[in-house]
Amino acid sequence: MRPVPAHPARTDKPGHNPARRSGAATLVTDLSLEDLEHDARHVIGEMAYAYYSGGAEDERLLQGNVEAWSHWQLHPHVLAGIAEVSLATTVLGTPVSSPVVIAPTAIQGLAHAEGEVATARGAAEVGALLILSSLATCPLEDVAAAAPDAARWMQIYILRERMRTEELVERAASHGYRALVLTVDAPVSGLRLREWRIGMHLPDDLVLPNLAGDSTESAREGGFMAVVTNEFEPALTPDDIGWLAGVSALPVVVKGVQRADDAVRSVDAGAAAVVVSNHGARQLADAPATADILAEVVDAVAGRAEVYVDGGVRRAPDVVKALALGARATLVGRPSLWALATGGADGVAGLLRWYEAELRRTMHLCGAATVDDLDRSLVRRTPGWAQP
Ligand code: FNR
Ligand code: LAC
Repeated sequence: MRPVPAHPARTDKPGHNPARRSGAATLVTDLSLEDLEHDARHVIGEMAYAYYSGGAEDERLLQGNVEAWSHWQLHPHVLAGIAEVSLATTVLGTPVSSPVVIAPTAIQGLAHAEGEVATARGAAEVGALLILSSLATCPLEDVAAAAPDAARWMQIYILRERMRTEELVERAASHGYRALVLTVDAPVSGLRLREWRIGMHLPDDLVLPNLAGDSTESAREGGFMAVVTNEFEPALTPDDIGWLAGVSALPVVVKGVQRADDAVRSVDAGAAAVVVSNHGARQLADAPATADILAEVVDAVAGRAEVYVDGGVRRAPDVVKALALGARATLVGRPSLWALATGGADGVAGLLRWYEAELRRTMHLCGAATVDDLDRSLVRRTPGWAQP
């Protein structure tokens, strides 16, 4: 294995070249996610890398999620008379600098000593929304204190012991988290063979301070798979969306919806938004890629709730396609972990700035001045790929 550099950000290859400027404008921020992942792997070691990068079963959907965005093409307008592009938008009324949101990913203490606190500072620096995982290694209070004015939502798993979920919601509500993101795609754990084979577990120097109870012990013994098995409510129904909505005044976002009918059931039960997600290919490996099911969910929801999407969103054109298909925002998971591991808060901010610069470029090339200008007329199925 290569030695870990003292300053992991390297300047000798494309992934880490500083932005070069021409007059007032930045020409290129040359960031390669492949290089970032490669460097992150060396920084965090093989156990954390297996946990972060792995998918369920034979991992067929990992690549499937990424590739499915290329089954859509952007069909650009020219002569659009655009001098400047604005990325600003809102999610459930919260203003954000761009439609790129930091997905909730667990156990960020494995990536960086400051864990979720660093991610929050990086997101706040650029005005992006952060969704904090229930399985964070930093207390949600510390994350709030690190960026008090920033937009943040709390991800929730409903536990068998509901009192513990209620306590978590109360803590989140009183620390400025403005929505609850209820993840519904983990009634049991997906088969995480990469984690299992390497013996993924929570190291002794980390805790899960937001779930309390026995979660930390479960995670020490058997990692995420043990936490799900021992702690999570396995029999969720739409009534649980109403239950969670009743615990606080915060809106509930249902994450992990993969079908139009489930999206409608979620909205009927009180969801303010849904996230089309297969948990980054970590639960059911034979599920469809999210890029292939987004449009049918958007159509079924018919404007009654906001729709977001994640899974394999890597490049700015992927984000533009998602918005053109009707998503209001996209969440990015693994890229934010690689940025955290290699650069802490600055790494996360740098990644988000890269998305912003490339979103501006892509939207300008498509003839779209604002996110509201992105509509279905701008996407076509790539020849050879049937309409989903
Ligand atoms: C996740 N994800 C996740 N989701 C969630 O609701 N709660 C969680 O605690 C976690 N934890 C988690 C850990 C790791 C290491 C990964 C990679 C993912 C899923 C996450 O929110 C998101 O749905 C996917 O990561 C999106 O896919 P990409 O962007 O990673 O391809
Ligand atoms: C995971 C959990 C924590 O995917 O959601 O590992």
